[in-house]
Amino acid sequence: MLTKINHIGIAVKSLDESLPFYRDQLGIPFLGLEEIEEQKVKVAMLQVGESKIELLEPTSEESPVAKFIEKNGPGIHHIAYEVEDIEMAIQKLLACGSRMVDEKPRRGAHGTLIAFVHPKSSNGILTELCQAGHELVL
Ligand code: CMX
Repeated sequence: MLTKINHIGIAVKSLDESLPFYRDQLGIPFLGLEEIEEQKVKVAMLQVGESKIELLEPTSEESPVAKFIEKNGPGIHHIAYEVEDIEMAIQKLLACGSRMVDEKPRRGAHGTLIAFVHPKSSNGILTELCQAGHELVL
């Protein structure tokens, strides 16, 4: 069902302050910035081999990332696994009794389809399913 780690999401207070460490000091290729209004985050993507690092800066106090930073401080926020068929992956998790934040896929960054598993169902690690390169049909 899972094909690779698509990305690791890292909550940061400021992209301006945190990006130079990843891009300039570690030398990870920087893919660009994107604002995801629905999630109230600004995202910086960096490519490490076949996987990515996603730096997440909240754009509002209502952002799930702002709540996370308030409680835990900056740090690893979620792990995203790539799947070939996100609908099938969601159905399998639901059938196993997992609590999904998203029971239907929605649009993520870079044209992906995404769905989150609730951290209470995934040993305290917010887990994202991610399917690349498909149009969302609702
Ligand atoms: N990792 C692990 N646990 C987390 C968590 C995270 N990232 N975010 C919240 N939690 C835990 C909290 O610690 C809390 O646990 P306790 O009850 O033991 O205290 C519990 O989940 C509830 O947290 P909350 O702060 O009260 O927040 P909500 O219930 O309002 O929301 C969640 C939690 C996971 C449903 C919400 O953050 C969510 O929908 N996340 C998915 C969307 C998201 O994170 N978007 C930002 C990234 C967007 C992107 O990458 O595209």
